[in-house]
Amino acid sequence: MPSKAPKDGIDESRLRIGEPAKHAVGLPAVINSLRLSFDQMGPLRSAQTLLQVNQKKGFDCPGCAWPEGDKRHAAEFCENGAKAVAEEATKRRVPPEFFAGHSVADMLEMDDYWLGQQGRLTHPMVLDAGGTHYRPISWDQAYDIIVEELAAMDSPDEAVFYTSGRTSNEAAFLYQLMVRGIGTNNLPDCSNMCHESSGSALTETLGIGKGTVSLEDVQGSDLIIVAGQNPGTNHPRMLTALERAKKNGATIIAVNPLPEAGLLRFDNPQTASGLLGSRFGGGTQLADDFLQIRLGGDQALFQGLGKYLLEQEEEHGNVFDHQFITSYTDGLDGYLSAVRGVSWEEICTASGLTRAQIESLGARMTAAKSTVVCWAMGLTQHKHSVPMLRDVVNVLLLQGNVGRPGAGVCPVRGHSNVQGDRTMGIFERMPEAFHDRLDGEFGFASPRRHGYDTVNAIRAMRDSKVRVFMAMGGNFIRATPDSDVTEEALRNTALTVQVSTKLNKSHLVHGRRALILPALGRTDRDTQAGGDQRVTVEDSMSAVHASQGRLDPPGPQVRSEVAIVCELAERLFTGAKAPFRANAPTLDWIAARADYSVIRSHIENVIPGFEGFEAKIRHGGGGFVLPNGPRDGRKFATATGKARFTANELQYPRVPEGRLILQTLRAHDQYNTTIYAKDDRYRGIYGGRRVVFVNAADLAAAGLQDGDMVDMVSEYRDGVERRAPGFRAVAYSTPAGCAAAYYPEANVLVPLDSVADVSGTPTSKSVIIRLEPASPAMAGEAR
Ligand SMILES: Nc1nc2c(c(=O)[nH]1)N[C@H]1C(S)=C(S)[C@@H](COP(=O)(O)OP(=O)(O)OC[C@H]3O[C@@H](n4cnc5c(=O)[nH]c(N)nc54)[C@H](O)[C@@H]3O)O[C@H]1N2
Ligand SMILES: Nc1nc2c(c(=O)[nH]1)N[C@H]1C(S)=C(S)[C@@H](COP(=O)(O)OP(=O)(O)OC[C@H]3O[C@@H](n4cnc5c(=O)[nH]c(N)nc54)[C@H](O)[C@@H]3O)O[C@H]1N2
Ligand SMILES: [Mo]
Repeated sequence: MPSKAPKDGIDESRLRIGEPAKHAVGLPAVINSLRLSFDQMGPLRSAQTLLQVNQKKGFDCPGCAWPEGDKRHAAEFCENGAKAVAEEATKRRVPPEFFAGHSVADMLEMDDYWLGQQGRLTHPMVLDAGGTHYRPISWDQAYDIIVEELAAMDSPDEAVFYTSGRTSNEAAFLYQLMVRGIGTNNLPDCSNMCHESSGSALTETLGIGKGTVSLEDVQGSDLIIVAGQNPGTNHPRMLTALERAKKNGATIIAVNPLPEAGLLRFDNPQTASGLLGSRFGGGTQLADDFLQIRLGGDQALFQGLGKYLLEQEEEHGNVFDHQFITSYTDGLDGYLSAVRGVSWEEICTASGLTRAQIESLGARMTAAKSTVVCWAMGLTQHKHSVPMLRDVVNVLLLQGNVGRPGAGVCPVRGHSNVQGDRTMGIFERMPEAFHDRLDGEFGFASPRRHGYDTVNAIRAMRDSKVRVFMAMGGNFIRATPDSDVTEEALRNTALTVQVSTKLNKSHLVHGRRALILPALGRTDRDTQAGGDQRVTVEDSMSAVHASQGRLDPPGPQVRSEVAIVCELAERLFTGAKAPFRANAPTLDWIAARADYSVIRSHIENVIPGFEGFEAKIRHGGGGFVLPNGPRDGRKFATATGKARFTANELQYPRVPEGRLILQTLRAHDQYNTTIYAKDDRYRGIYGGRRVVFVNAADLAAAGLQDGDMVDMVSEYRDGVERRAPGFRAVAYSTPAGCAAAYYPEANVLVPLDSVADVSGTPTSKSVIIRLEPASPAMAGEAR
């Protein structure tokens, strides 16, 4: 199943490989972000916009979900935040004339970079059945098409409603209400591909699917383990927190197959010495130790740590927090016998680490007063991610490292409001208590059957069970696994609807008919009948705060996500001809659109922790923190009311002879499927993205040389060979047997059925592949 490489906005043959960086940020970061900002926004708009990011009266950065400290710098500088802002606040436009000049087929030839660089969408557009070009359409007509297709369904479960993680709390809350009013829980979201494994493991063991630490906990912690995360690129503001922790005496340990620059050394651009960087004696060394682990080896590492702590406890006592264990946990014996049963030999094979390395980290844990474990996609996107994360919890529980200062679990979220969207009910299987409150508030009966998550939604579309696919943001076709299968799946629907800010490939791989609905972003002013509106978001540490954009919207036709949902819902639920009026939620959708505080008053009644919502965001300025049982009072809403030790069988990827395990990850100049530029400065890659990082010994064993063109072929038990042609092999520091390539170019290799147990997350960090010399035709095509 070869996948065709798209034509490029930039010629891949200009790809240049240099030395990986040994430290992050500093002056190069400032220069790079200003260059991209000026390019998109010009100097005046850049200055106006960047000064508003994450300020109390400004807008929430559409970059990552790392929290803002209370004492904010006048402009807390973050290279990748600045790039996310520039990408949205760009002056470039994609008007109807653009679509008249570019057929869908022509645009399909172009790559993600080119599509994203065209600018902001300005008009609702429709692609008629059999049409070759999108044409402009009025909002009324667009809504009519959606209503018509939804009304034609035999069952409400023939519709799927995806959400990406930038959607505000207000829009997300109304969107899930509309979807449940239609009668389905088919609410897949980007979280299914992201931190779902964290949610699954943490809900089961700690009774909350979120982190249990605050920013102060991180900054005041004694020991911080950063595993499976590349904050220098993906959460640059976290480096400032790590630097503060370091100044307070923390030890930081990086656990990663790759020596990521941001984890090693940080040149804080907020300080003069940081700007000049380590070459001039400035900067901070962040990681005290770097454990270069094999892909998927973290469960073994944490079992090893548990084993070490047990051995020390048996020898010296005083290692376990017995009082905590007795009062707040259950399941200890089962867990201890599981770690007793696993051998050091197996732990070392699975992790690729030595026993001495693991014991040295264990010794740091016994010496530390408090420990935080931070993680991101390196721990969530494996087949055994859920048991892996349960084992992270186990180790923290042994020393009572949950629910006290400086200690806890810290899953670092990706999208800026992905956590808030889940709090608002964007989930295919919300708990019954949520449904009860929703039904009570809106006087209707929400459906209780679980809906499709992302992978199951693709399967359902593939099997022709879905008539309408609607996406509230995101880029479904490029974010999902098994690109070729997913493309076929989307083409099986009658209607695809994309609510978007920017052009992307999901507009081009469509159902029989397709709509593009242009939406306002975070940076845009949102004026409704009731005046200028603000929205709210929740960060990775459960803090909720307001966000208000001030830029002129990209055009008069662009509508807010809230307005789009309200106008559609109005047509679905009210009036004699409304198809879903029989079990309609009782809400004045027009009033909600006019004044978002109406929405917040309903959120307050449905979702615990939002009492006094409006007043808190109005007067609190910086917002408020949602209740968090483990953090606030060691309360664990699990099946037994206790924090749960669990016994998990050790798993790790077993790679057949001559094969590699591939992780798919982000380059420095991208935001998920949005490509800002084709460089990955920290890894020494310039002007191209079709590269695969391989250990030099593996290259030699495959008879290949650094710089050779290769095809990656994924092998899965379904017997289908998935091929990604024309990648340049780069000899790189990664454990033997472990390779890396960029997402989304490598998504074609991730089999749809290869998902994490329990959470269903695609295994984007463990794909079994072989490398083949690129066939000349393929190598040429990739250029
Ligand atoms: N600039 C920018 N910011 C972003 C994003 C972006 O694309 N660009 N995306 C946002 C989103 S949605 C998310 S979810 C986050 C993602 O943030 P990250 O999770 O940092 O993103 P990835 O690039 O997927 O990097 C995964 C990291 O885990 C390591 N890793 C992979 N497999 C393993 C493993 O088995 N064990 C260990 N210990 N490490 C492993 C990789 O080497 C890499 O350093 O960032 C958010 N912020
Ligand atoms: N192989 C592989 N696959 C992965 C991953 C991986 O590591 N490897 N990571 C996974 C992860 S962690 C995630 S979170 C997903 C991301 O999946 P998505 O969230 O679906 O993807 P994004 O690239 O963030 O979406 C970008 C698009 O969102 C739209 N957009 C941006 N801002 C707004 C807004 O404010 N409103 C609206 N309506 N639209 C907006 C723009 O049109 C833009 O083109 O991908 C997943 N896929
Ligand atoms: Mo994510």
